Order: sequence, then C-alpha cells, then structure tokens
Amino acid sequence: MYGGGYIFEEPNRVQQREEQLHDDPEKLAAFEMRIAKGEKIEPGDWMPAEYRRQLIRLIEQHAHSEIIGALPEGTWITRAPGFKRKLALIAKVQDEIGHGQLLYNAAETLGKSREAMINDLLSGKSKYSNVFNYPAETWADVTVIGFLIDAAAIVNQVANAKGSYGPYCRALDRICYEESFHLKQGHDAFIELATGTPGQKAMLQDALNRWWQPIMHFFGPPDKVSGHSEKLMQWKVKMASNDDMRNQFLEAYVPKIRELGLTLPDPLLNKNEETGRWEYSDPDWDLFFEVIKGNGPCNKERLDVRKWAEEHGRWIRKALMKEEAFGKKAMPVA
Ligand code: FAQ
Repeated sequence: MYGGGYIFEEPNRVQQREEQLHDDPEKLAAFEMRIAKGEKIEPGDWMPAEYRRQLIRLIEQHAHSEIIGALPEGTWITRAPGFKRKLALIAKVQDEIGHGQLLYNAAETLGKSREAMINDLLSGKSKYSNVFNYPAETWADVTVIGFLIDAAAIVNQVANAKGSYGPYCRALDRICYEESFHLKQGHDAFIELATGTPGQKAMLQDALNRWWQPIMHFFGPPDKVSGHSEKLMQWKVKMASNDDMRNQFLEAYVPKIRELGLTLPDPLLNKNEETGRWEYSDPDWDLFFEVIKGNGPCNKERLDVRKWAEEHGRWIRKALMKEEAFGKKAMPVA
C-alpha cells in the first residue's frame, strides 16, 4: 500500500450505507427532478449510490490525469527554449498539480479518501487519460500537448462545468480559467514553430502526426460503445456525448491547424457541410483499450515516477500529519 500518513474524515460513509438501503424509486424521482430543473447536488444531499460511484470514478480519473499529465511536460522544464518559455512551463505544470488537488478534494466530498485514490492509481486499478502514456520526445511534443491537449480538455471541462454536482462544477470553473491561459501559451508556441525554420516546422508536423490518434482517443470511445454516457448524460455529469465533444474539438481546431500550413494524418478528415459534422477514419480503438489497460508506451514509466514520489515523500507526510503539528484537525498533504 502507498501513502501511509494520511488522516481523513469520511463524512459520507453512513450516508452511503443509507443510500444503498434506501435507493428507492421515490427518492430517485425527486433527485432526478432536481437535476432536470438544473439544481446543483451538494455533498450532504441524498443521491443514488450509482451517481456517487460514477462521480467518484470520473473525478478521480480526472484528478489522476492532471497529476500524471504534469509528467511529460515537467521533464521539459529544464530544456524549454529560453527563459520565458521555461517560466511559462513551470507555471503551467504547477497549475496542473493544483488542478489535481482541487479534483481530489471534490472526489473526497463523495466519501472516498485521498489515500484510497492514490493507492488505486498506483496499483493500476484507477484509470487516467490515455494521452499521458505517450512520450514527449521533442519540444514540439510539448507544444502539441500545450495547444491541442489543453484545447481538448477545455472542450470537455467547459461543458461539464455546467453539470449537476456542485463541488466538481466549481472545481472545473476554476480549472478552466487556468486552462485558458495554458491554451494561449500552447498556441503561441505552436505558431512559433509552425512559422519558424523549415526544421522547426518539420519537427512540429512530426509531433502532430504522432499525437493525432491519441488526441482523437482523448474524448473516449464512440457513443455506440461508451458504456457510461447515457446514464451520465441523463444525470448531467457529462453534458455532451463523446462523439459530440470530439466534433466540437475538430470544428474549433482543425481550421486553426490547417491555416498554419500543417496537415493531419487522416485522409478522411473532412467536414460534411450538409450534416455540419466532421467525418474521420476510425482511430484504432483496440490500441486505445490496450493503452488505458496499462499497456501503452509509457504507462509503467509514469506510474514508477509516482511510486517513487510517494515512497520518498512518506517521511514528510508523516511529520506534517503529527497531531501536535496542526492540532486535532490535521490536513492531508499530497
Ligand atoms: N483515457 O463509457 P466511456 C487534462 C475509459 S485532463 C482513459 O465513454 P466515460 C488536463 C472510461 O474510464 C484529462 N480512459 O467513459 C491536462 C471507461 O472505463 P471504465 C482528463 C478513458 O468516463 C492537459 C471506458 O473507457 N479529463 O488533459 C478515456 O463516460 C495537459 C469507457 O468509456 C477528464 O478526465 C480516456 N481518454 O467518458 C493536464 C475529464 N476515455 O471506467 C496536463 C473527465 C474513456 O468503465 C497537460 N472525464 N476512458 O473502466 C470525462 O469527461 C470522461 O471520463 C471521458 C470518458 C469523456 C474522458
């Protein structure tokens, strides 16, 4: 087990048991009515056990993605070209870690302890975003992450910030402010390489070719395969389907990429002007499921770094968690 040194209150445990006992149709109908009226559900409110379970799964996966997502870019802080790019990258990586903290806090309001979430990440039980299991080989990879993965994350998060669970929505609002800045710095770096020397442009094109499929995977499997979407959309946890989010992303960003003279590695990628939808080759979904199962190019490396950090940080967590250091209400430290 990893961690060792956290002290968590789990205020919702009793309530969770109650829900399992009393997940009755009347309560469910009243709950669904509140959601239909656009009310926010707050931690102390009654909720179906499945709503709680799904939210924990989704928010926890999101939190892990922010923490693991800092790693590919983090390794480039010392190598970013020039002082200003270094400063911006340091700030961005710090922000991503902060997003992880906000999201772990939001997930904790549902009754799962931070320690349990970290354990599930490190044991491989919990998932995190597919995109962070690929290597950042060159500065252009960092640029593609900063522009297009942040853009993809914003499409998802701006939509879901209008969802039904108060703590998650409030965390997403704050995250979106910061992600918008990340997107600007990513776009600026992207334009610089695209309009730079032929070597810079070729490096960017190569990175784009390698990242395109993982970015298409980012929004999740097609709607006909996505197992969770229907219920989560009914409960306004997800505010659009995976395919709709993917389409929104293509609509906003493919033109921005093409206007810089870059190409995308999909001969079928094209907007159907009649339907208004983008058409594309089906990305390799078998590969996607392998990557999220733990068999991507960098899964082991990413988790090894987190395990190292967890083990080497244990002594300081223990010191900080001593009751006498903070009084009775010791705070969890990541
Ligand atoms: N990666 O039924 P669905 C960021 C799994 S934050 C891994 O469609 P769902 C910031 C899914 O868990 C990035 N697994 O699933 C940043 C499920 O497996 P399960 C993260 C994925 O949950 C930028 C199975 O496939 N954002 O990037 C993925 O309804 C730059 C079936 O799929 C969020 O987490 C995937 N891409 O919809 C940081 C946002 N897609 O659990 C640093 C919140 C699907 O049944 C640098 N999450 N799976 O075993 C969501 O909105 C949803 O979870 C979706 C997937 C839309 C990602």
